[in-house]
Amino acid sequence: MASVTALVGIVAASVALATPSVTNTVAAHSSHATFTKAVARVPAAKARVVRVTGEDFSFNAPDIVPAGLTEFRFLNKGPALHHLAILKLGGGKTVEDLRAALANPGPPPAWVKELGGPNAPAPGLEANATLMLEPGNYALICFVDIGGPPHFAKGMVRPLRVVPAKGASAPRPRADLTMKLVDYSYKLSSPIRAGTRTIRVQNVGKQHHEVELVQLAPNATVADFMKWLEKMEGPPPGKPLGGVAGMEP
Ligand SMILES: [Cu+2]
Repeated sequence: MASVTALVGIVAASVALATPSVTNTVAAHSSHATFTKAVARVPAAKARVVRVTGEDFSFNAPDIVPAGLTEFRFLNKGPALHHLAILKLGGGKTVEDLRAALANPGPPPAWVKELGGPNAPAPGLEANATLMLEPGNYALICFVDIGGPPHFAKGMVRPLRVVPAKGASAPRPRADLTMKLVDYSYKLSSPIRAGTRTIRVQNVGKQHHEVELVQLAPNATVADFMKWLEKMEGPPPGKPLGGVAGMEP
């Protein structure tokens, strides 16, 4: 599928932000309550947290989650680089259909929608991304293919069923800044300041895009990191922190 091409070297299509103060995003929270006559309906104040671990080469994740605002926390147990791309499968399609489709080269079928998900943290680190999930069939998948076949071909793909939730969803978190993915650049609404920040990521381009944050080693450049990614030999000149995996325009 097209995203495989885009992810030839998952970070090869991405920008490394060269500041040691860059951190992962986390969901902010807000709370408000809506009261009706007798029944108090209190929306969840925060996104529901879904923990997923990845290793060579499988995911450990729940099979079923309720719909609504969901923060995926992805722990990479390594040793390879992994990410957690989340695909919505339309038209009643399943992960088996996805596997069959991925076996063929070419653009993805129209029933596959790339929603994002936590991009690759270095082994031992956790990355997160928050998405609004609707009921339906999803796939959790790793497209990383550095040094060999893509990881989904080795087992890193599994179904996730999203079912209607009983209560109201948490509201979307308030973002500290917005990052727009364009063809071909990243546009920030303001600088990323040190600390825990919530970044709203919007793909406003015509193509699928992703973003990967890399904390560069002292004196290392983006070019150094991109070169290292080709073979991943020796100590990396930076530390992948995560970001957002491939997203539809
Ligand atoms: Cu992987």
